[in-house]
Amino acid sequence: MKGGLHGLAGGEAAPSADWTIPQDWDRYTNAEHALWGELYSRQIAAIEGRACQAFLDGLKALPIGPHEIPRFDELNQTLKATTGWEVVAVPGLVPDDVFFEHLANRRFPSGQFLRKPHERDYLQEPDIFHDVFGHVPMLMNPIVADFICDYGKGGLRALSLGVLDNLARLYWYTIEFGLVMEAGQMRIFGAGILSSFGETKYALESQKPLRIGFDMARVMRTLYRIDDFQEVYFVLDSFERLLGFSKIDFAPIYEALKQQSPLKPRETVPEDRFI
Ligand code: HBI
Ligand code: FE
Repeated sequence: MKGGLHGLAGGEAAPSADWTIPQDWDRYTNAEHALWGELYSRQIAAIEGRACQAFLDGLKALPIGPHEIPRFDELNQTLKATTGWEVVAVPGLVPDDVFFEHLANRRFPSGQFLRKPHERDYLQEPDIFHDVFGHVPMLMNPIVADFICDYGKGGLRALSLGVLDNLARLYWYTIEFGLVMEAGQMRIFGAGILSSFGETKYALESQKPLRIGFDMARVMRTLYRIDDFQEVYFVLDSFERLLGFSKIDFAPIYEALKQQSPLKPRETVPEDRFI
């Protein structure tokens, strides 16, 4: 889910300026609908007692089920009415500036394609299962909805300041791989976990990864890996911690971070609060 795009493979049509494409729902095959159903059902079982309530509420309120790949026009009716968001189809990863421009305008770019059967457990490019099952339910939550929109606006600024890495780490360790405390229990809200069968159990129950109380500047210093389960997770005490993101002056934070070397995922600092 990370990385740049460099040119186009020969013969591919040039993308439109905003990289959106039609969802072309009628072109999904029966085998793809069946694979969606398999991924959906497996994940519903895995997230029981593990996903946060906001995710479960969002999922329940949306037309997302096992019987077929969701239709973006149907999702958008509910999404738009609830938090003003909509889903738009893209071929896969899009350039950072294009990604941020969409988010800043409450458009969530979703991969149009579904992973192949041999990729059911892992793929790096965001497909429709990761984006729609993992991300879209959280867009129904007003705090997260505003946070992602502000991330898009902040991303456009960070790009121009050359500090995108810091902000990208914040997104990674919240929206993609975040954990949150709920009534004294640790729960998952990150889409990268909630769309991964193996990582759903690992993130909460494995003894291997570190779990550290969320601190924004600490998170922005922390490198991440894109090729395997995470080695560290950051735990929000509540979603309220994501409030007011648009009002934060990031300039002094970015300045301070420039004086510090980034931390490897397993590196710790004395201030860390282990959970
Ligand atoms: N494109 N479709 C898509 N999905 C992403 O999550 C994504 C992207 N382009 C860039 C990107 N993420 C990240 O590198 C930024 O959040 C920094
Ligand atoms: Fe994602």
